[in-house]
Amino acid sequence: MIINAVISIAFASIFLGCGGSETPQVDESSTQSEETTRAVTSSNNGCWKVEDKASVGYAELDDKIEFHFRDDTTCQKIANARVTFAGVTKKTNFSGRVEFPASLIEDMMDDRVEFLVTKNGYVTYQTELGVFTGSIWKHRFLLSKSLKPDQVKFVLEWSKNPRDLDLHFKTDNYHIFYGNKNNSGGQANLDVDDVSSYGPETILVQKIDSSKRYELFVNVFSPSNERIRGQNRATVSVYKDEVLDRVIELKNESSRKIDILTVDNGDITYLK
Ligand SMILES: [Ca+2]
Repeated sequence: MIINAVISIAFASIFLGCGGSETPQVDESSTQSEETTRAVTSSNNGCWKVEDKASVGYAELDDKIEFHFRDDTTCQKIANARVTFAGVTKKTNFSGRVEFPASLIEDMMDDRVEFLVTKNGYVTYQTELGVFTGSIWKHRFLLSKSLKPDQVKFVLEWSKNPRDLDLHFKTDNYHIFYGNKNNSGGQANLDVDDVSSYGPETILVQKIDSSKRYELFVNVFSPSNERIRGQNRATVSVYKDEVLDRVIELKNESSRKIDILTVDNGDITYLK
């Protein structure tokens, strides 16, 4: 009996292990918290799980370009977002995914194409995507829910490598980063320290004091043989005045500390 029971359990484990990863069978409380907070998902590689990473990128081999969208705070998949890419508009499905024909960009060697994403309740995401030899490096996007008028938000996303980037926001009387996520007198906070590829790391500032100077930078925490270069890229999205002010793409960065912007008299100066 005992042997049979052990075999049954082992067989059940193997069976559940084959494709059941979307719905963990073990701990319902952890599943629930994964849907509602970011702290749990961060320990499992941020907003993007292993299966997302495996699927993204290979679509181009199938003559398709695939984009995925999630909420930058809850990591929930965003359905019915309207996505315009290279002049073609489509909507995301229930998985927050949308596909476009690769033929839209296959002849582009080094170009930029329009990218516009709209969704009720979210800040419009409008930028240009870099295309190199008919391919796009960034396939995963995070959207921000609408912000309050004074809030400023910085979202750092990156590739598989370097595995650990850190976002820093510093002024006279506080320095927000992984070692001090909240201690700013309620003025700013970092949500999580992602240490295992992709991010995001998000710093939300409640209000910029126009009498102070601020600086935002990215630090490469990973060993010196991991740098932002080649296909290993990163972006910092800057939200200000309730809109996406800029998406800064980082590539071929030889230094560990990468200065992104400063704020003086309430005005942003981009250093990239
Ligand atoms: Ca980090």
